[in-house]
Amino acid sequence: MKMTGAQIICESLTREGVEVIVGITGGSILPLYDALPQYPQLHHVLVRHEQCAAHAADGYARATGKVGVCMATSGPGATNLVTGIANAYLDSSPIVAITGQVARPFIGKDAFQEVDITGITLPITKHNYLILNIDSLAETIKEAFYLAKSGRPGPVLIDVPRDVFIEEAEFHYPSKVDLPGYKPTLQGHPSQIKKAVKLISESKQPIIIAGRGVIISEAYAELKQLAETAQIPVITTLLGIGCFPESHFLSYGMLGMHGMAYANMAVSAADLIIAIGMRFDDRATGKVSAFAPHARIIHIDIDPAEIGKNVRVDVPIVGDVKNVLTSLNKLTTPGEHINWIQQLDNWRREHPSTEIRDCEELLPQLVIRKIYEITKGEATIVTGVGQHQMWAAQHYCYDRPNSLISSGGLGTMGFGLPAAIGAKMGCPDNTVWCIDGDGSFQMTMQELATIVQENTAVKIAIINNGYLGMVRQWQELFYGRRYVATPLSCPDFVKIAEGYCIPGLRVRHNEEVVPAIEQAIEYEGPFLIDFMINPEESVYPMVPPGASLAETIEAPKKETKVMSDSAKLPVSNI
Ligand SMILES: Cc1ncc(C[n+]2csc(CCOP(=O)(O)OP(=O)(O)O)c2C)c(N)n1
Ligand SMILES: [Mg+2]
Repeated sequence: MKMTGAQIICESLTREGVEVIVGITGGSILPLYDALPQYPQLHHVLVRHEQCAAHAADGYARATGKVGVCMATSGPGATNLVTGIANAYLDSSPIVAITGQVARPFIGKDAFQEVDITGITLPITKHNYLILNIDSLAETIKEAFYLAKSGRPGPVLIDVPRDVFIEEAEFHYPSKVDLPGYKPTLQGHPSQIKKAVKLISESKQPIIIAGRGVIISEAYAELKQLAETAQIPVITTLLGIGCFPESHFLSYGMLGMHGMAYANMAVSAADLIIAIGMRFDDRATGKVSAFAPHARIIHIDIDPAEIGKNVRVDVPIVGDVKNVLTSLNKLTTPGEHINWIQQLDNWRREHPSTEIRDCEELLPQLVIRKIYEITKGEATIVTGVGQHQMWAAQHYCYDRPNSLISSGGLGTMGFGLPAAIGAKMGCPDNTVWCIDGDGSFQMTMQELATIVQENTAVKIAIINNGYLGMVRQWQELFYGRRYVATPLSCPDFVKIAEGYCIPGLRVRHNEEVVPAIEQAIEYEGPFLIDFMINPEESVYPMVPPGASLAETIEAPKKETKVMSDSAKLPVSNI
């Protein structure tokens, strides 16, 4: 059957099960948009900046596990996608970006709105394509979805010249993909698994460090089985949060620059690290040469390029986390580490890391804590980047799988709101809270318009400190309190929301926190709360840049404590 290039794309997206496409139209991509009404099953979401199309596709992908799709026109539309694509690349999020390109006869002529987007995105995509022949279009889309989702997921870009959208060709959708040069290793090597089992059985002080790979491969049950059978404490990376219930008695929170002091101590004292689906990012390891000095390391990852990249590894196991853990669990015998677990509990008691001071000023930690209590931990939390992101990671107790969506690798301010839109569209039954900074929010707040146009019931909590707070904290600690370019003026966010017909509240005092959150939840649609917090509040614990995890700085002890770390956990689990 003959179809235009535009129809071939829509038909192929339909075959891939796509339901939502996020984007902005323009000259080069107009023929594709023109075909959309013929495919009502493809719901197009109009954003207000293409960066947000990519972030929304990314948020959708993380929330659903499916491939997120975004579209943009050539030139500035395509370049606006770049940050969002890089963000998805660094956090292994499967998205497919379709860009319009100038017509083939104009390519290379500096035509109006021509950029070499395949060249620009080469280092930040898993793969990309420029379609020069319509006969390869359907096959390319099939391949793009396969590449985005399989192995280590990531973004794939397809650049389509304007005249290809219009040209006609026979439509055949391939039933499978055969890429001889691309065969991800899915099963761990049996002899490596045996070596790992031996190390686990010999270890006295083992720690599991679980990353986003556990979430991507949905290996929640397998991870739990390993931890419980061998009695191994579990800590997570920032992106691993939600892969293991945080109220579980073997959970010791997040490690790294703003991780729990006791988690960092545990890594520094461990004799065995079982790193699962994590890539030893420098924010997680601290000074690499001093990372886990007494430990042997088992590293399970689907991407062989990650093995030995940052830290020395004793037993590498390349494979899909779920498969590898299943094999490992078959051979792992019950273990006991009573003294080690007691040691960790003592450290947690002696070095509490999520206690909240009792004070007059409105504290961000308390705001997050109350959002947790009122939502009963059942919300999906999506964050911007900065201090608020760390408080959201520390003070909400993530028991539900995959309940935190955050920009880890690229650390992209502005990710929060559009990613929350994508997460809510992908999982409309979830309560989605965007916990954003006043700086981060101002980078993409134009997407309030998208929220209204789509009636997306995202709840927004702005942690407003009047600063680019995380940078201010670095200036306070390491730059002699010289606050250069970090004090931040903000518009009246409640009025901004009102301008979009979104109800909002400003909260300045502790006693207003709970009623405001309750009101936001009771309201059926989107709602914004502007929390005016203590402006110079800092995030602790903190590993100074360049220091080792053993050099974690804890919060200065000054005021009365109202909540201990164990108070973070449901009573039954203390
Ligand atoms: C796009 C982008 N630009 C700059 C930075 C550097 N940066 C990291 S955190 C931060 C401050 C964030 O401010 P805000 O969103 O208000 O969050 P806060 O730290 O105050 O909670 C900045 C500027 C970044 N991460 N991303
Ligand atoms: Mg701020």
